[in-house]
Amino acid sequence: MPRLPLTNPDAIALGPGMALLPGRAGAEILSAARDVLAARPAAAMTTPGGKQMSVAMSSCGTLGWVTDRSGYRYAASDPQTGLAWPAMPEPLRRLAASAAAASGFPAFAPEACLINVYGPAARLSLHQDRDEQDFTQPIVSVSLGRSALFRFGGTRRGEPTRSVTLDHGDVLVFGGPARLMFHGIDRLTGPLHESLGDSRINLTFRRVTAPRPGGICITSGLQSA
Ligand code: MD3
Ligand code: FE
Repeated sequence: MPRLPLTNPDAIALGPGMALLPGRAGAEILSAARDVLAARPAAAMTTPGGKQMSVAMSSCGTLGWVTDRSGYRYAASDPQTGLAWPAMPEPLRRLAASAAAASGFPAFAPEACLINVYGPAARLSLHQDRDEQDFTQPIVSVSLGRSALFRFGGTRRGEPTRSVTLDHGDVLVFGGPARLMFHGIDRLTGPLHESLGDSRINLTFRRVTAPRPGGICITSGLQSA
């Protein structure tokens, strides 16, 4: 099975295309996430089926992920305010790019960072992330606060799942064969976090727009943009 080429000795391969960098995010990252949530508080959104999600969400970057009765999509402005999303703080962008680079994706330039906030009643049922146009780029996830059980399966629903606990500071990279795997988060159990108490924050960094043919080749000077 192909594995991510791990260039960072601290990275753990959890499976094909999945790398875990334990404890890589620290106080600067938590502080930057709190800054974004102060500028744009997380809010529960409605699914196309009309149910309210139990996870509250915000976004930063040039695009944000939204859902309402008309569907799931990325949007350049916040539907709640009509304004642009908060800018992606540089420490967040840097962490995502360095984690991706350490896992074999040297050109990761995320456009969106979705921020999920879990309280004691929140959970995220098994799903795939396929609202992006570029599946050649990984998704980088950062867990903060109370630990959670992350469940993941194969690329078809119904395949057996495995679980791993995600602790404060853990960074995960999902690329290649892991990019379209089904995954979800169980309701939080276990001890409270020293700083975030009964809640958990998850950041996911995403490349959304389609790759421009010929525009991303850095190995050959022959290809024009
Ligand atoms: C594997 N978030 O935002 S992070 C999501 O903890 C999401 O809030 C969860 O699933 C959370 O879509 C899980 C791990 C994760 C995130 C995105 C992935 C794993 C992924 C996208 C593709 C494959
Ligand atoms: Fe997801």
